[in-house]
Amino acid sequence: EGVGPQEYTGVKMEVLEWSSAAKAMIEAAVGARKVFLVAATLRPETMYGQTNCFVGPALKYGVFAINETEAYVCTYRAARNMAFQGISTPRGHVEQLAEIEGSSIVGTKIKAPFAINPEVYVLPMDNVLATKGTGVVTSVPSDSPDDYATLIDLRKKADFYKIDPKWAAIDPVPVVDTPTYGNLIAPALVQQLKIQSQKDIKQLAEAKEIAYKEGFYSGTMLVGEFKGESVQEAKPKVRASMIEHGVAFAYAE
Ligand code: A2H
Repeated sequence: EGVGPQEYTGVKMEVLEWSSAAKAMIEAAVGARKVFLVAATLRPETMYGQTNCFVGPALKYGVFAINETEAYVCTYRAARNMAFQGISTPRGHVEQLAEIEGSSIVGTKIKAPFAINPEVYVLPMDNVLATKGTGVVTSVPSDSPDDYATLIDLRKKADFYKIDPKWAAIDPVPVVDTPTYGNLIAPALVQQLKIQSQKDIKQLAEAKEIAYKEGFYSGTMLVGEFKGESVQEAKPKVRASMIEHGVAFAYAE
């Protein structure tokens, strides 16, 4: 991407109920630790609209001890970055408690912090890159065209994607209002650019660019603590509030 490091917000999503494929193995490995899936986002102000979370089904994840009481699920690469950023202790040391395939995490029920629908499920997304963020993507289909296109694919072909339709049942939630595209900008752009699926990479890149700029420069918050404020003003405030509540942290790469 750009020259300098990218400043993400690491969002902590506590595991409420593991998928049957993961449960026995992970619970034995983590002991009494609380476990969180951790997503890297550039849009913390949209977290009110989370409807699920994505992992790459073919990617490998680890469960990493962060301190005495918590463990995070992410790629090894991200755990290593976190160790060097002092997010885990001791600094620079990675302690992997278990390894797990993304496909086995699918169906896990998690807590989405600050979300209007606080209990959501983990679903598969083909385009999750192992080389970016944590390998876990929180899904906000109201504001992210990638998330919306993937959600629609999953709903259309639940059997093919080996998911229970109830895991994809939450509809996009209006979070940000925009003058040109209304309060569900991602569905509006997916329709306008005739995007058929998550495989339409080129049109999705265009939609992502428009949604990001329109949201940032012209968006207004419709919900939450900073309702009525511009996205530009609210973004750092929501981030700070999440960090203060212990549900997020600064993560750079
Ligand atoms: B964003 P940049 Cl509402 N693979 O969060 C693919 N995509 C990934 C990823 C990975 N390993 N890790 C993070 N991402 C996504 C929210 C959001 C995001 C909204 C709108 C746009 C948007 C909810 N999903 O991103 O390449 C994450 O999705 C579009 C810019 O580092 C993260 O922020 O610029 C974003 O991509 C980081 O992308």
